[in-house]
Amino acid sequence: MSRLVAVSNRISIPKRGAAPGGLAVGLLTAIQARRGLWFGWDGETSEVAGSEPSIVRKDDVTYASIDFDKAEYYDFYLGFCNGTLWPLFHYFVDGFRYKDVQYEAYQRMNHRYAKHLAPLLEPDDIIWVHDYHLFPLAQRLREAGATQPMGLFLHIPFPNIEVLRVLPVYGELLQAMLAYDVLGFQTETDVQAFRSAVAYVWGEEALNADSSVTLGGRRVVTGVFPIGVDVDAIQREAVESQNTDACKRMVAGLLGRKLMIGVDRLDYSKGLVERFKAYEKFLETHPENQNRVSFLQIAPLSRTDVRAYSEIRRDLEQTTGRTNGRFADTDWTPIRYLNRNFPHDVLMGFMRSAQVGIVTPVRDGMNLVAKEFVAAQDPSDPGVLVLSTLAGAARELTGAIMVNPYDARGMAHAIQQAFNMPIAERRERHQAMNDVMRRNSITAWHTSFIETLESVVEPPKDFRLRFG
Ligand code: GDG
Repeated sequence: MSRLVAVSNRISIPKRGAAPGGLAVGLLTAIQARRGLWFGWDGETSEVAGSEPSIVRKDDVTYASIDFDKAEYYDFYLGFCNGTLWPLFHYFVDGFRYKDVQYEAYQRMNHRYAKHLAPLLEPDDIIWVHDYHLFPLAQRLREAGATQPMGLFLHIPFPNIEVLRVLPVYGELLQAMLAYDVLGFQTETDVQAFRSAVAYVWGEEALNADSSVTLGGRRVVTGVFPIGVDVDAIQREAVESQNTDACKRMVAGLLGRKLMIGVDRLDYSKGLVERFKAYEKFLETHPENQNRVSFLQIAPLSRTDVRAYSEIRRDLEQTTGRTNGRFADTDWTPIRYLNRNFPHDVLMGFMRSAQVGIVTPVRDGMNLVAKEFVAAQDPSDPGVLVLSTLAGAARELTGAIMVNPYDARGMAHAIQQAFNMPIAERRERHQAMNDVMRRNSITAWHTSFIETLESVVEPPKDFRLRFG
């Protein structure tokens, strides 16, 4: 069995007391099974970045991490990755910025990842790279002489070509992606968007009928690998954490009211402002719910050094203040808005205690919270998921009440419907979603991606393609 080398912008190095999240656990299981290596940023910044990766070994996994210097952190991570690619790939054409200096830092960083990773590679490795931070990595590794199979999985949406080509360097990035052997996406829509972009640049003849693309004599396999969760593990976490102090206190604080829960990184793509406005509309148009339901929104801060993130934080504080000021009673706060991080099991316990889960991104690659909410429910008395059609998860979780996150009235109606759904319908919808999630589990995700990568037998040929 080949060794698996996973590369992501950031890695979870085991530290005492810190439990990795669901995605990290899923990936780690796959790496562990293959005595693998996990390579990436350790999350630290320093004045001068270290010259060699630090290596830690634990439970059959080797962790090799690098740190960033300040300029790399600002220009690569906050700049090109999260100020350019993230907004554009989530269709925020207005909020997107492009600076040459940041793109140069992006290229330099990918070069640095390759430089530090190449000496750690073994001839029979397979290499699985994650996400938009590392589009050029395969190209840089190939230049360093690496011939191992390389795959990229994109966790976020791949935008339509008419949005993609707003980016001055889109052609170079597309070309860089074609140095991989396998390109994995969350949904069929993303694969189609990628194929359309290839056809736009190189012509329809680059597309093969089996959904691979061939360019410059190289065949690149594209595929849909929807990321999933471990349904049984979440169910266990949710049941066990009901007895924790944190869960008991949260439930006691409801004073018997029904609960709607949202859990999202504080990010403008998650549709939080729109969601808060819809909840305000719900209380206004269905006043019988006033003082009868509570909305708990957990939104840990992320990317606080990017201006768009401080702006959305301000907007949310204003909306929460207005709604609470307008509707609150002496013993009732309509929105409980927390910028705190909770342990994963506690979150699963919170989700199990809720009658409604609300997940309304304005654009999302998949959205694991939607899947976690369903998996955490009590199957005999499950809560109802209200889900944006613009989340990748909407393709699979068809038992949710679907909403357009920009339609406040429609969302208010959906919340009302969710709180009042009869038990038989709730069970039926929940069962259908759980069945899909068991099929498309986190194990199915990494197993099918790795199998596809292992089936790549062609040696890499020249990947320096011309495009017009
Ligand atoms: C990207 C794509 C895609 C949240 N708050 C806390 C906490 N979380 C956990 C959730 C969930 C994860 O973080 C968030 O995952 P999402 O999928 O919802 O969103 P992104 O972070 O944007 O992830 C997304 C994903 O990659 C995977 O491919 O689905 O579309 O954007 O697991 O439970 N975990 C803990 N404390 C918190 O306060 N421990």
